[in-house]
Amino acid sequence: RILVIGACGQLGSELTNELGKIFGNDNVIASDISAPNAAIENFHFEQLDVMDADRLATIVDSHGITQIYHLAAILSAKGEENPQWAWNLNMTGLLNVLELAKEKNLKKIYWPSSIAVFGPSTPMDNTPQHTVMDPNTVYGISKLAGERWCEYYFDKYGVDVRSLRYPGLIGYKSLPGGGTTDYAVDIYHKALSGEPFECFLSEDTYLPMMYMQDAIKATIDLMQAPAEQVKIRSSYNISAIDFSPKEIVASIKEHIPNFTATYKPDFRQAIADSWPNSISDAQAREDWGWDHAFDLTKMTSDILENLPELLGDFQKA
Ligand code: VAH
Repeated sequence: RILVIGACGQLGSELTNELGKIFGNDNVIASDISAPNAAIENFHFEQLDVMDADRLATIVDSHGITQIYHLAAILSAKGEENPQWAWNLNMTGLLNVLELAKEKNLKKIYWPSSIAVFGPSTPMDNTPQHTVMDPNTVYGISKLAGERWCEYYFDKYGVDVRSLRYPGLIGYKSLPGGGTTDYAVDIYHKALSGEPFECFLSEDTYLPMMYMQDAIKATIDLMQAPAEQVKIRSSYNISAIDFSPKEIVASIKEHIPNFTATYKPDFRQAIADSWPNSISDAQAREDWGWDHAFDLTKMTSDILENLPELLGDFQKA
């Protein structure tokens, strides 16, 4: 059985449903610190604060869990508002999962890293898998430390933990929380509501991004790959589309011509400026056949086609 920690989150709610499709809903247990939301109503739910190692062990034992997808974390923007809390949650949560995986000899662990592990000294274009990493956000620091711990538990104890450095994730089925790339989700909601969009980044801020469907595919492909193909045990670079706010606005205006945006950078501009413009994912493509399917045009069409029927639910929430 699979336990998803952070199943109510932007990625967690979509990944839980995808895992249910593959393994059967009865074989996937959803957990989160918050109460269950509609997106995961078809799954057995356990309330879990991942800082509580005993509660985690009880859930793993009672459901016969053999794999954990540990997605709970405080993201970049929110982490800067409460550094100690973000560090403690992100690190203690991961270490609780890794230690339990070792003790109970769990089959596989998935843990997301992020392009936030890169910092101002990292080569900004086509950032390589192995390079200088000097993150200057609490979130990025915790993800870099987390990558080191994942490789340590693999090398020292043989824990089969796998990880991806996600770019900004964009989807229409769930809302993000506390990220610097979240403008690229909100913009579609504003466009469909006929409202002007005020962007908290400057119009030429390039960031590596990925449509949620591609992120889900990458995660499942990595987790299904034979262990000997998984040569990176810190976290794999993966990449799909790099764009600026100006470019995503233009892609929306092709469908909604009178959509308008203004740019009012806030504290998140400095976070975005510390991250790469684009990422090299050659090693992921070579090791386990990663390939993305959505470019900006295709993503915008797919979102503008599918988001309208969900818009009402989000506006009620
Ligand atoms: C954030 N969405 O903005 C996350 C992600 C690369 C960005 O890690 O914090």
